[in-house]
Amino acid sequence: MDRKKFITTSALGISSLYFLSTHLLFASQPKIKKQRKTLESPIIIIGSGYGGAVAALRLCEAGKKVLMLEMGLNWEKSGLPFSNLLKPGKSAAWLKKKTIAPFMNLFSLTPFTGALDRLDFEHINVWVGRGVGGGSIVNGGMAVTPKESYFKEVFPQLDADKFYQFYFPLARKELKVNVIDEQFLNDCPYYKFTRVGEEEAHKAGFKTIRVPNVYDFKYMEKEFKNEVPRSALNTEVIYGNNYGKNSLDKTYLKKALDTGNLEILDLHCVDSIELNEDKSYTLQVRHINTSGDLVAEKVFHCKKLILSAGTIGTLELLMKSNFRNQFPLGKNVGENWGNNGNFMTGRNWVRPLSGGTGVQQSTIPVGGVDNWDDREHPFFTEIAPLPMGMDVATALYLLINRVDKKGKVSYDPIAKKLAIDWNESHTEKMRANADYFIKKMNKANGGTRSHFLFKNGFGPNICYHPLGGCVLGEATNSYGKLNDHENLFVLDGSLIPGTIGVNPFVTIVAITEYCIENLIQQNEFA
Ligand code: FAE
Repeated sequence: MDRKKFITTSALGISSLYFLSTHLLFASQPKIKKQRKTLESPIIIIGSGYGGAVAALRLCEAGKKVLMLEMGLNWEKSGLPFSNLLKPGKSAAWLKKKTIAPFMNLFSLTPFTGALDRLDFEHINVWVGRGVGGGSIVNGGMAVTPKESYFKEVFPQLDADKFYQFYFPLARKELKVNVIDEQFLNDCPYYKFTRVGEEEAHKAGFKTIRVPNVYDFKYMEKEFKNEVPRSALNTEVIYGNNYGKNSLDKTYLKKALDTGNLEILDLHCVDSIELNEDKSYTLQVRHINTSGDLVAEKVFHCKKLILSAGTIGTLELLMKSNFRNQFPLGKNVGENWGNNGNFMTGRNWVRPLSGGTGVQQSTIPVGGVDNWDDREHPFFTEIAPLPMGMDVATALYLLINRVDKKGKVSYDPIAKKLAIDWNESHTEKMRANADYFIKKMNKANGGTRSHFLFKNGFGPNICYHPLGGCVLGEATNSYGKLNDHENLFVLDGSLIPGTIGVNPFVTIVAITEYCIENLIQQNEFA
């Protein structure tokens, strides 16, 4: 590779390229452009979810110029609205002809680069966010700090005191975490499902907890009074929220952009990575339009590369590049992968004679059952909303369990895609916990296991929280630098070994804050 031929592209240069190519997005017959010049940036981050956003902010604050490549759409810039659960539109799915919610996919779609994607493997389906902001665009905003005892078990090498006194509070502050007002929760008809869920859990002998969130509850109170446009109270969530939710584009990414040091190129999908002789990286990138058609093939070059493409995205890039061009990979890559113990279940015939769980439901969960300290059946479960526009007298739960048997991700060279070694044996204990929970709830309150939502009432293959595969201190050094590489860092959910016992984004943010602080201190980005 002739380094002299690289064109050093200024931030302005990249911007003009961005606007030129955005102009092409809506052209009906896209002309594929093969770019001749390699675009140079000292630091490139792939992916704009939690890991990428935290790394970008801290690097930009340290005066570094950062280029972020994101395969999804910049929804804010596009001016397009997110759709709600009852009227799925453009944002509902990533280039699919039908909706891809965990159940009840009755809606047809025109393929569009939507905000939610489902990645199907043999025994597990993984949902992810696509767009500037990654998973923060589509998730339920539940901002939960893990139990200290479990954090210590999962990360024995980390200084837990430092995390609980500094990195977790920092993460919650930057993410704008807040808690619903109890009076509002008690009075608001949109939270009947939570009140019923908590009452029933208490009757069955379970302990409940209030769950913090990044959704602005003061905004929600105004929604309820019709003082502002509705979002959580208008069934918006997994296809994006138009208002109320403090997703990353409103927190970390906004702050990073405000420094003037960050450039984000959306609809830029990194296809593969090559390691150059001088230990820099060259990226092959497809720039697509909103129908998913290729509009330009581009080549980028950087000295420092950060992979923040989410567990599956990061592993796919590493393993595909290894298969295609002998990209060096240590033996631990792909190991210690897990679904964070995700196991969905539900109950039908929940108080059918007293209005069930409510016709109107807020999409933002605020209640959970904490059974973690039960030695035989340790789990946490979210009391989840099911806003279907009618009273279906059905309760939905997303259990989070321990993951005692981890999975393994590998690359299938024949199918040319990732494969996950994951089957019923990995979810056996999770199923036993779900069965125990549902039976106890039904015995105390009536109701049946929800055959209406899932086959046999259980959704063992539904995964919202993929974690692991590039575990901190195993596939990477102590701060996320990938083994066998000098200039490549993994900063996303891949660092967490398959489980954290609660919804994971607060931990992903805290771990990334810790890693990037140390990487900057060690002059890794000098
Ligand atoms: P992530 O946020 O997934 O970001 C990765 C980004 O990389 C995405 O924007 C991708 O489009 C992009 N990307 C991937 N491959 C490429 C490529 N080749 N080229 C360019 N860009 C690429 O990663 N967690 C909670 O803590 N609380 C919740 O309430 C919650 N609810 C959830 C609800 C749903 C429906 C889903 C799907 C997830 C939920 N999660 C929740 C999980 C959470 O969103 C997830 O753990 C984090 O988003 C993972 O963060 P990462 O930084 O790993």
